[in-house]
Amino acid sequence: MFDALSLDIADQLMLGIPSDAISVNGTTVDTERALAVLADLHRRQRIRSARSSASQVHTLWMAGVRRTLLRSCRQVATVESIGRDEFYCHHYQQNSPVFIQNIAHSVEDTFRWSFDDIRRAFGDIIVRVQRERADLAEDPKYQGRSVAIKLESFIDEVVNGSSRDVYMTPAGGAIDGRLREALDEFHPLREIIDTGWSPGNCVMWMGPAGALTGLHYDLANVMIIPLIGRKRILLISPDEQRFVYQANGRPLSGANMMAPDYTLFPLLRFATPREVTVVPGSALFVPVGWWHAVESLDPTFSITARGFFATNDFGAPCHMD
Ligand SMILES: O=C(O)CCC(=O)C(=O)O
Repeated sequence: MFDALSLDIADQLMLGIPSDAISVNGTTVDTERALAVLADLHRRQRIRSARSSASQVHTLWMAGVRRTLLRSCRQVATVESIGRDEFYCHHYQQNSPVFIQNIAHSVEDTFRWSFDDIRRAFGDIIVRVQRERADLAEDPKYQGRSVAIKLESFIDEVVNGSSRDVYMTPAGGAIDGRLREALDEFHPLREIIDTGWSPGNCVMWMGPAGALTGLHYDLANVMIIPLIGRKRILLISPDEQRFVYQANGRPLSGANMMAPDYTLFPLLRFATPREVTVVPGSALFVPVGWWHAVESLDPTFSITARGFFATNDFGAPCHMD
């Protein structure tokens, strides 16, 4: 039997990580030890006598296979449009992301408000936005300092782009229900998501070009739907969890995936990010557990929907309790 440390080292070797880059619990393992584990692994593969070691070898072999296949698939599946069966059978139930290029088949599928329209209709409402979010290392959730502001003043900042370090996110608390009125006539993807835009199944984001959401995963399946402006999104498979520097067991990474620092976070080099740019009229399905980071390429207003016609309540991993 491998001890836990050796198993961890062997696992990383099988995933293709060079022996001098292997680390366990953030500490680099010396190369000698890693190579000894590799030699032992090969010996065990040849002998295949003890059933327990054979099953461990199988697990490690399978991890290597998954890794190889993952690397050969750098793209997110992309479809022009998608029906209910295809979405739920091939994506939702397979935990597999999909980029839907065209959600707008009728007037009701199209969000028709501009920032000017929103400012005119809802400019007087007070929203909570975050400032000073730049220091990702100290604030991986990008919470920043939350301030209350009139929506019209905030939209001016968003559109003028005076700072990229400001964002209206769900972390600021519930958005005034009146802003949700803008969504009333908007019913995209009716076969796939429940389009009642209640706070429980839809959250809102508004920010300037350059606004960032750091690398994280959600505890539920989500559909990211841009309403105004483009967003660049990087996705990393849950299979590559070990490369993303999860912050203390929370669903957040300390690394900035949009500008990776490989000196500080060397294992990031082994992750295989898949990139998608979403534009209004398209949507990206991000399955539960998939790591993702989001950057606004323009002033943006978007929603994240969670109201699927299938179970979407998975609790939290026990280490987060
Ligand atoms: O749009 C964003 O900035 C973040 C969206 C996102 O990551 C989410 O809803 O989980």
